[in-house]
Amino acid sequence: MGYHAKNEQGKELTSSTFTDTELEAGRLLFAKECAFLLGVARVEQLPDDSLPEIAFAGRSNVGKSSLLNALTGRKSLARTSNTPGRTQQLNFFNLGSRLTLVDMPGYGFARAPKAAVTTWTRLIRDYLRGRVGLRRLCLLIDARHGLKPVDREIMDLMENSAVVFQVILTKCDKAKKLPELIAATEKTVSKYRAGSPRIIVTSSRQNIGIAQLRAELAKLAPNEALQ
Ligand SMILES: Nc1nc2c(ncn2[C@@H]2O[C@H](COP(=O)(O)OP(=O)(O)OP(=O)(O)O)[C@@H](O)[C@H]2O)c(=O)[nH]1
Ligand SMILES: [Mg+2]
Repeated sequence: MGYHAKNEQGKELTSSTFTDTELEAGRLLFAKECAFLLGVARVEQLPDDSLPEIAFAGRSNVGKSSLLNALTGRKSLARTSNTPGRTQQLNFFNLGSRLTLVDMPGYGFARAPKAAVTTWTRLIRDYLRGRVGLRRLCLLIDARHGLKPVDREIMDLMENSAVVFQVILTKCDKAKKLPELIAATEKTVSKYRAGSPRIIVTSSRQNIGIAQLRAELAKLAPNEALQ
C-alpha cells in the first residue's frame, strides 16, 4: 500500500485514498446530531450495544477527546485537557442513531492517583475483551512518539478478542519524519490479523485526515436505506 501524500489543499496525508462517494458518506454521517449518552465507570453499567460501536483508545494525552470533537465538528462534546488523565470513564455518544462512539480514558501514564489509573486500566481491558457490539477500535498513536509497549499490549488484546483495530496517528502537525513513522507502524500492524492495514494520519488542530477518518468509519454504519 505504501505511504502516499495526496494533496488536498496541502493537507491530506494518509496511507491510502478514499473516493469522493466515501468522503461524502462520511461527511453526511458526521454532520448528524451527536449526543452524549452516558459515562461508565464500571463494566456493569455498560449500555445496550445494539448499534455498531467504535471506541477510541490510546495513551493518556494522545488526543482521543480532541479527535472525537474534530470528527463531530463540536468544540467541546468530549472534554479535553493539557493534563494527562482528563477522561476518567468510558463516555458513550450516539451519532445520528447510526453509530455509538466511545471516548476512553487513556492508558499508561496519567497524572491521577495510582488506584484510579488501575481501575481505568481494568475497565478498558474488560470493555475491550468482552464488548459484543464493538466493531472497531481506533488506536491512537502520537505521531511524535510512535508505538510504545503499552500500545502493543492493546494490539495483542484486540488480536485475542478478534476485533479489528485501526491505527490513527495524531498530532501530525507536530511530527517530524512522518513517512518513516508510517512505514514502521504499517510494518508492526501487518503482523496482526486484527490490524487494519490502513493507517490514518490526523491532526485535530489542523483538521488533517478528519474527512478521511469519517469516510472510513462511515463504512461501519448500517445503511440508512435498510433501516
Ligand atoms: N498539536 C496538537 N495538539 C493536539 C492535537 N489534538 C490534541 N492536542 C492536544 O493534546 C492535549 C490532549 O488532548 P486530549 O484530546 O484531551 O487527549 P486525550 O487522549 O483525550 O487525553 P486523556 O483523556 O487525558 O487520556 C490537549 O492539550 C490538546 O490540545 C493535535 O492534533 N495537534
Ligand atoms: Mg480524553
